[in-house]
Amino acid sequence: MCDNCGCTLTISPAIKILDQQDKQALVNIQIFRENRIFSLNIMGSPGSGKTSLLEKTIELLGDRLKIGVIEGDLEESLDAERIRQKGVPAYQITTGSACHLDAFMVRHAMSHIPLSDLDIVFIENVGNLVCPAVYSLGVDCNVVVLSVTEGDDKPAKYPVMFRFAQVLVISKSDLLPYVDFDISKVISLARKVNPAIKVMELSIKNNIGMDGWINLLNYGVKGT
Ligand SMILES: Nc1nc2c(ncn2[C@@H]2O[C@H](COP(=O)(O)OP(=O)(O)OP(=O)(O)O)[C@@H](O)[C@H]2O)c(=O)[nH]1
Ligand SMILES: [Mg+2]
Repeated sequence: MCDNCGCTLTISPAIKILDQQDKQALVNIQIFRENRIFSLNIMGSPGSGKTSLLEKTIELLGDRLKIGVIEGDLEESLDAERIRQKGVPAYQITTGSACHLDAFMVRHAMSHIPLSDLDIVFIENVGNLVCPAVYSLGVDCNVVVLSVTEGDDKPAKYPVMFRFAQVLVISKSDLLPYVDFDISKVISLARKVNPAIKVMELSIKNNIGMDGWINLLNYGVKGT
C-alpha cells in the first residue's frame, strides 16, 4: 500500500487531503464539460484487460470519435506507447510509489492532450482494486474491469471499488470454460453493494459483447 493512501493516514489529515482532491475533481469535470468531452476512469486489478479494452475501443470507434487517453502506471510508459501505436494521443503519468491516480495528476495530464479536439477521454488508472476507488478524478463515468480469472468473490471482498463504479465490465469471457467463475454470483454481489451498477460481459479476444460497451460510449458522448 502506498503512503499517499487514506489507509495509512490518520482520519483528519486524510479528510483534508480528500477535500482538496474533491475540489480539484470538480475543476476537472468542469474542464471536460467545457470541452464537451465524455470522460471515463478505467480501474481494475493489474492485468484485468484495461489497456486491451482501450485498444479494441480505438479500433472500433477511432474513425468516428476523437479519442484521447491518460495512462497511469507506477513505472514506464508501455501502455501509453500501446495507445499511441493505435494513432491516438496518450499521456503517461508515472506515479512512482503511489498505487492510484488523483485529481491533481489528472489535471496535469489534461494539459498534455489536445482537449479541444477530443470527444472522449479515457483515464486508465493504476492497476489496483482498492486505492483508485478512494480518489474522485472528476469524470463522467467510473468503470471497474474485472477479469474472469480473478475470482467471482471480488465484489464482496473489495466493496469500495464496486460501490464507486457506475459500470462493471467483466472481461476475458472467452476464458469462462477454463475457470470457476459464476457470472450471476458476481452480478448479485456487485448489486448488493451497488444496486444501480451497470454490468457488461465481454471478450476482447473473441470480440464478444463489444456492442454494449460501444453503445454506452456513444450514449455518453451524445449526452455531453
Ligand atoms: N483471453 C483473453 N485475454 C485477454 C483479454 N483481454 C486482455 N487479455 C490479456 O490480458 C493480459 C493483460 O491485458 P492488459 O490489457 O495489458 O491489462 P491491463 O489491465 O491494462 O494491465 P495493467 O495496465 O498492467 O494493470 C494481456 O496478455 C492481454 O492479451 C480477453 O478478452 N481475453
Ligand atoms: Mg494497462
